[in-house]
Amino acid sequence: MSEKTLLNTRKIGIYGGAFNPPHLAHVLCARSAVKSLGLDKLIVVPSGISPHKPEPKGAASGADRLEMCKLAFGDIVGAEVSEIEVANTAERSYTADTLRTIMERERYPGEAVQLFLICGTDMFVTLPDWYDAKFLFKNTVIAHCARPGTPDGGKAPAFPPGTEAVTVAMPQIAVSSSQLRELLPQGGGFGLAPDTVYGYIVKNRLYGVDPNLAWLRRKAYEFYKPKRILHAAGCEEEALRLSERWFSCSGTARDSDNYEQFCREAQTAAMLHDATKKLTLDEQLELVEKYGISADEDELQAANLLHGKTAAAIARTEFGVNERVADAIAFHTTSRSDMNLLEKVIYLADYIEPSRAPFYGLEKLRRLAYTDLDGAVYFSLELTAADLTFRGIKIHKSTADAIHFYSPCGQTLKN
Ligand code: DGI
Ligand code: FE
Ligand code: FE
Repeated sequence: MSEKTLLNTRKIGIYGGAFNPPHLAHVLCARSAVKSLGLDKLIVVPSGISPHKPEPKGAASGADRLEMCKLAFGDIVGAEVSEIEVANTAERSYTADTLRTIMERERYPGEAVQLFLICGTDMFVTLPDWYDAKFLFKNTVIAHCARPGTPDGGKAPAFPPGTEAVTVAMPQIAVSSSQLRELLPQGGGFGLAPDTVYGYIVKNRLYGVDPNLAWLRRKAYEFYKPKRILHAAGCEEEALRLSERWFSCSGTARDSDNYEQFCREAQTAAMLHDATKKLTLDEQLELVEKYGISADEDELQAANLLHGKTAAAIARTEFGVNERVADAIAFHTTSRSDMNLLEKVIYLADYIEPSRAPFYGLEKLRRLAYTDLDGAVYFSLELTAADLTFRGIKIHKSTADAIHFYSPCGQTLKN
């Protein structure tokens, strides 16, 4: 290699891209580049306003792409993610300018630096047309991470004489950001991005994602004590059966007109409904603080009453669930007056799911749940009230309101 490849020089790779979102091929490319080029440092630069292509529809913001890059590349030794381009929201970002800034920043007295411009095939073949391409060719070694089915490295025909270009050998996996953006709204794509990136996409509901239920279930179960997982799974199964039974019945107040969507919401609420059940009251109170949950005096004194609300907060902030799902989780213990179908489904599924230990009235309740929905809600409330009264525990206002609302004769329970 030429004078650009001096011995004892610090090797720095610059890996720019839209990373919209970053995926496994990006990570493989970065890892392979660090290893095969022997990089001391890899600077990942999510792009700012692109001079090349318009933003794709539904693209994530610069701030989100920056965060996803940190998650995707953060554990590669020597890698850092630069906000140099995304911070510049005023004008288009040109790689040559970025390179100049980096050269300026990375210059240390008495030390030689060799720069590698790491590029995927799309970038590699169009490089000669880039703004101030001469500057790029002169100051960097072009490192091409070849994608499957594309011509391998070597020099692209129009590279000026003297340009150095190398091919970074990497495992061949066929995945692109545009393919991911297409799959995410269909419950797919979760295996094509690092798990942490997929989690970020779900949490922030980027790209119109419809979270994959198997992925969500795996994540939800991490919150449970092992023996409670059976309850969560049973609850999901029961919630699906109840949805199938009641969704299309006239007179059931429901928010979603789409049966498939309703079922996904019911499953999501069921798998997350007891996510905070294992926490102590103090731990629950920390969550109240952290998420700014509003809770009354009684709730603040009973972990049993709080766990629905804290689980709803986790579901909303960590898994990006909508308000319908969050409410069904929040009210699964006490219920409330005038519940919508999703809330009733979750409330009842929790009560009658197959792994529930038998209790007096369970068989009757299971029958009622499939013949008279509101009757079943009322019967559960009566059972709860009787149990609480027997144990000398105060009936919560929300429970009392529900009893009043669902009582066939409008009676109010005195306590
Ligand atoms: O979390 P699970 O065990 O699956 O079931 P759950 O969320 O219905 O919680 C049941 C517990 O909540 C049970 O110990 C009784 C308690 N509970 C239900 N309604 C009330 C209540 N506790 C009080 N203090 N007041 C209520 O109205
Ligand atoms: Fe619960
Ligand atoms: Fe439960």
